[in-house]
Amino acid sequence: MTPPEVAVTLAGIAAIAWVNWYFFLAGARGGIAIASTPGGLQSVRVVVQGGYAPAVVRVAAGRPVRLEFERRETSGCTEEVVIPDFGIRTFLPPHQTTPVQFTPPRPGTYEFTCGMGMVRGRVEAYEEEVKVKGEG
Ligand SMILES: [Cu+2]
Repeated sequence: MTPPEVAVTLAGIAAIAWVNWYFFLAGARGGIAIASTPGGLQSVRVVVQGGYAPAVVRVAAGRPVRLEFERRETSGCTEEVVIPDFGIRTFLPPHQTTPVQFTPPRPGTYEFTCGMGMVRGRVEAYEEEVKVKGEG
């Protein structure tokens, strides 16, 4: 192969590796959920069992989010959930559902992890639709 061909091949391999990492290892393994919004509260149930499912929760920024952690195991690893951006560290009793509530102030990615940072998920907050102001 000529050097340009080698470069293209390597770039292709790198792209494939990145896609695999992004979709299979970086949290999407547990699935993605878009929060439902009854009464403006964005609520998602997250099953805690060897990981978080869904591991990615999509919400609108600037509105309250409630994650309902349903812990289906007794393994010590997941007994706490930590959301550092909001100063949250909450104990999750086994076989119970524990709600955790916060409001992402701006669009961005907010991680949640187990107490040791081994099991990971994330909240992806997006810009909410711009509301039309000043009518009437
Ligand atoms: Cu852990």
